Amino acid sequence: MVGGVSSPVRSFKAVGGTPLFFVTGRGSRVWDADGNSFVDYVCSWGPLILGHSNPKVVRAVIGAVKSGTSFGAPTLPELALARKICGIVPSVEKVRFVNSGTEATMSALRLARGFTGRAKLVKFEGCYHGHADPFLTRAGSGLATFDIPDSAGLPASMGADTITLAFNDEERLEEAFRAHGAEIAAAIIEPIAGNMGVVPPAPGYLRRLRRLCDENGSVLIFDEVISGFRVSLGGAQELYGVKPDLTCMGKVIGGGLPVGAYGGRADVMRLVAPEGPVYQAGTLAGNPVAMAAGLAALDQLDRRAYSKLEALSAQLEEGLLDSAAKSGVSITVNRVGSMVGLFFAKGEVRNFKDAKASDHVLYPKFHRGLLERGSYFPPSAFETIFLSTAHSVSDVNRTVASARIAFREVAG
Ligand code: KE4
Repeated sequence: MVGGVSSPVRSFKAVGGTPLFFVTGRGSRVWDADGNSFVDYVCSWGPLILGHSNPKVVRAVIGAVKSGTSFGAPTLPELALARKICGIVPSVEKVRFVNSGTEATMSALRLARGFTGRAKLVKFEGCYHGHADPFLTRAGSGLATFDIPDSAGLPASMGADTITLAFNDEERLEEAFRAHGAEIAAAIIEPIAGNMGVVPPAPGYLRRLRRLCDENGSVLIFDEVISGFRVSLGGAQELYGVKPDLTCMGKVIGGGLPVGAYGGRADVMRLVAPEGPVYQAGTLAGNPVAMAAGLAALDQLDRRAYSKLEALSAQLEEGLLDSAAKSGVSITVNRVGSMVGLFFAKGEVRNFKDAKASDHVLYPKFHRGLLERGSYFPPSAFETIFLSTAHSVSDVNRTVASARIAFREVAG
């Protein structure tokens, strides 16, 4: 396998290591092929909000598999999950399932272009929307990790229709819409950026973007592949009270199986084939086994689950800040619910420039220090540290104790 992995961020290249091969996951813990075990704060990059091998999800998957793995036709679990998503996410009136977040965002952009008849896309530095061509200029996640400002293989024409702005910069936003508003098909944003580390929206920023899209007839797309069902059941749009026209989803709604979805205003979604002229398709879209896993996961996300996630995540945030301070290391922690971002920085981190200015020599050392003591943080500073309802107070205490030592090692 190229780089020994099926996705670059797993390669540990950014932290100077070699990929870990995992064999078992149970609750908050994973075991690697050498028998080492770790408290897991990657959680498969977000899907495992209930932890590994959640008993109800496992039972649902086994039950579904026994009735068949795929039909290439509509199934009842698919209909049930569609209804649940439409009932939970404030802006979603109609939905279409796909197999990944990348398929969700690329389809949402095509739909927005079909709906408006326009071409231009506004996106934001440091945000990551999967690996479809239109989104790969100055993106986050693996592109930021490996400092690939624009991926190879992009036709020069790609840039002509893409306007990439600094996140949280209202001035630039106003300017871009003043100059190009009538040509802008869509603006796509992670309402809480999770691919440059975690960077929340500045107060009023999302509302300003909503207003500008309304004034210019552009489609507002929230990429909630990470934040959806994670920061609250209704996602960031519920948390901040700003409704997009389209929402991209993934991760949590698949309970750990391959799923993506996009949905939103019925008048926009109706343009998708077979109702309308915007084509999008997929052999395994709406796969019944993945749908059953997603349903079993969402069914467990109740008030108690979110208050447990909040308490554990706050405990981790406070513990990291306290142990860094005691070791004389300057860090900034950005957190929204169980999305935690850790930066080796002295001040605020409000955008990609701030995130890139944080110390990326220290992060790999810290990461290794934690790993050697049994806590697995994302092997890149440009990712989100996730917790699950399977994490415990003692897991977090143990991680904070290890962080105290790892910070001291980093401080030298
Ligand atoms: P996938 O195609 O990887 O399912 O989803 C793409 C995507 C879209 N939007 C957001 C906000 C995302 O975070 C992602 C994928 N996230 C990365 C890590 N942050 C997945 C890990 C990987 O690339 O291996």
